[in-house]
Amino acid sequence: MAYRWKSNLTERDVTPQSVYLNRRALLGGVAGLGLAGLAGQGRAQDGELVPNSWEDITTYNNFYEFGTGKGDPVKNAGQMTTSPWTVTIDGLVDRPGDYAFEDIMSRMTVEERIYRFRCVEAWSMVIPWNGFELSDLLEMAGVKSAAKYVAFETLYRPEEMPGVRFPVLDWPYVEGLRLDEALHPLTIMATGIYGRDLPNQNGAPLRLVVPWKYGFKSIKSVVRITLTDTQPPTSWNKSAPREYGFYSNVNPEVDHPRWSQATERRVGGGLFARNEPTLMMNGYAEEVASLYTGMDLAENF
Ligand SMILES: Nc1nc2c(c(=O)[nH]1)N[C@H]1C(S)=C(S)[C@@H](COP(=O)(O)O)O[C@H]1N2
Ligand SMILES: [Mo]
Repeated sequence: MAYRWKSNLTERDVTPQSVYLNRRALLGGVAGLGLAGLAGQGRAQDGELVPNSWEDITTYNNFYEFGTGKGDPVKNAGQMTTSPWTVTIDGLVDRPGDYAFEDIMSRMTVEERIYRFRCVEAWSMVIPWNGFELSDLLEMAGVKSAAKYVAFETLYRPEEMPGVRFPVLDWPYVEGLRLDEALHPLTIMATGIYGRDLPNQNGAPLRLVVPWKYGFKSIKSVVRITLTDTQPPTSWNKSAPREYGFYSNVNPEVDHPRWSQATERRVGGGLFARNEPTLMMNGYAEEVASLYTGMDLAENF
């Protein structure tokens, strides 16, 4: 196992998954239940989240650049070269430039964040990310006062990405956030899972994670971050504007035109697990609802 950023990792970050899960269960006061009893529930007692397994998280993926099947990314993303890697930060910033991934990592503090992850397709997981706050990266580049939005772009390299031969989306994959959403402390750039480097299929070497929004906002393998004063285009909104809005906050009360968003299926929950209710803003409303004060959430979906 390569712990590239050991200096930034805490002891907990490098705990093997089995030990980690047992300790989590103990901390949650549910040791007697056993993990099998917890799987599929999504949340344990005391609000303690029980993460999905490494296997679930790294073999059931959406990364259309490598194919549209859930098993395609783990099969095909190994072809993607992730070293060297540079992230261009440009637009309305004081210090635009091409930042080497290593230089970014040497300046960021990596921590663990266990977040719920809710795909717009109505499946969900709990993922123990390692990463740093996007606000720290933006601070490094210096955000100019005229900036209002942040645009993100994924690597586009057809010779390593069999999926981009198909016009499923308008490549490269692009996403965007309002600046206050980007600066929110819950918004991270993930660089690992379970204390290991991010696998390619999960968006190596760094990807956005915005836990209160549908999964497609969490753009993978980011090569460009641009500060702008106008709302940037986003891939899924361009492909089906009626179905995927710019905000895409998880909202059990606003259905997708073709299916309900009221419940979700926890990946790895087993054949007989019941769907769970989806939580407003994926359970993070207390932290982020104030970002949307006065907005009609059905209109601004
Ligand atoms: N570049 C890129 N980023 C992407 C996607 C994609 O196809 N390409 N899929 C999105 C969707 S729909 C989801 S649900 C999540 C899946 O992340 P995971 O595979 O790590 O669970 O990645 C998002 N980021
Ligand atoms: Mo998704």
